[in-house]
Amino acid sequence: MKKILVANRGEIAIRVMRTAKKMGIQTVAVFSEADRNAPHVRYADEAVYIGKAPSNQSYLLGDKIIEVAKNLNADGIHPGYGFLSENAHFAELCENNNIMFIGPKSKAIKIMGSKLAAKDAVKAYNIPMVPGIDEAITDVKKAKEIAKKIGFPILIKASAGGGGKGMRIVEKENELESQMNRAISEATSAFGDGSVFIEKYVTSPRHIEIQIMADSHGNVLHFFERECSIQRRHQKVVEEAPSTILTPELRKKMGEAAINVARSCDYLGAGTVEFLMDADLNFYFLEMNTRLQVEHPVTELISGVDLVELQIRVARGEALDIKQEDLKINGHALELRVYAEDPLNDFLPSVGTLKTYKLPKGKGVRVDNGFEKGMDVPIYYDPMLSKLITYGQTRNEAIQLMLKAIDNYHVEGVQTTLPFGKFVCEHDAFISGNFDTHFVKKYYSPEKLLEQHKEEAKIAAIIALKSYLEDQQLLRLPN
Ligand code: MV4
Repeated sequence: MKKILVANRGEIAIRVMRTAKKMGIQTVAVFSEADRNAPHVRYADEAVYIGKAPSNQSYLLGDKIIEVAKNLNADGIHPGYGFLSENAHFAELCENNNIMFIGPKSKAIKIMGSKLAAKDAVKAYNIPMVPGIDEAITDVKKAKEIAKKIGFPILIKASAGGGGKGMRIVEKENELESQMNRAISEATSAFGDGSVFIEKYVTSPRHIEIQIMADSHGNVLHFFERECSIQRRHQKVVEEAPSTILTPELRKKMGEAAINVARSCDYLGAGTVEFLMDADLNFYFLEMNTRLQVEHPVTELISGVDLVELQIRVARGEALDIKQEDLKINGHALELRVYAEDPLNDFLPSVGTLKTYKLPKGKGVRVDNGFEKGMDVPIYYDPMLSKLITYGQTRNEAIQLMLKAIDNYHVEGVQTTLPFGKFVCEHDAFISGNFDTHFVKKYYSPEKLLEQHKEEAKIAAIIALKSYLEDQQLLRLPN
């Protein structure tokens, strides 16, 4: 592979190009009207305009992007995350045009894009699953029978759903019919596929996922877990590796299960297998994400590998030269997603110009960033500015580094989730490791954030007063 087109924008486009450059591979950026002056455009060796700002007129135009790749003789396309990354049709289009899609084959994307197809694929592998059914259901009477067998509360899920869309919790039998009809009509309008199924509702789970990597020679490795329970409305905010609750035995079991999920769909490249874990440390396979994930850096820091480099290597047919036994967890990593969102105003996107934009730096601090001073935060895309990642020998060290890095990250012009990150890192439940996916709902409110501000202002005032009084004393000392 001599030249890679990165079909993405922002921090992830730069992240991918950084590794391509390191490997001596030429890079091509594509950009929309809104991104003419974006850092990812300048970072690339070549850059091509592909359309208007809305993503369906630019970053989602598969045909156009393939045409650019062919014109510039790019032999690979890296899709990043989001946009075309989990589009089976686009992966196929690349295959048909003799361009390496840096990701799995379209068949694996298709299987894992459907929850029911995924359940079906892993059947032969003895993967732990939440009690429930593995086929679409439309008959309410049958659904009631199944629900009674499983026991309430149950969860109705859309097969084509993702990110919590189309999910309905049912607490009692008499709610089942209306909730089921809603779920079906919601799934039909949102995904064009009304297939729904039923699972036992795990009430306070943790979200733990395993990073895997597969080559085209039958080798599949896992790179341990990421703990992603700190999320808000299915949007992750803080991720870490390793998880505080996994034992080496559980980690091994989950890793092996994840590898089997990958084998079940003949996987190639980087992938993530998501699990729910209940309070008794039972784990259940949820779904597989067939892309490089936003939170991949925490895995890179604790395992010492460059996941993008491995993606490129396996895409061009190389065999993984690492053995599972050689992989070890070293230290602890945290990631905070820095969004241009206002934590005091229901996390609404905060648009504006970055009047000040200064990143923290130092040992144990990594910032995967896509912005710079003077830029506007475009309204057309995900408002993530950067990922602030810290790494220490212990979890506590990583947390302290995160708090310091948040203080040294200066943004003016838009509100960000930085203060929210501080709230999380100072919270007892987070520090103790005793939390689940309800953390934000359970503990966070704008008032608490304001309280934290006030406390800090008070302390600052007291320190200032003390120093003032000391100065006065000195002045009065007779010499
Ligand atoms: C569940 C669940 C509880 N029980 N399935 C949410 C998104 C989708 N990936 C699956 N999700 C869940 N499935 C059963 N049987 C709870 C969730 C869930 C969740 C999962 C991971 C991270 C955050 C979450 C927040 C709310 C609900």
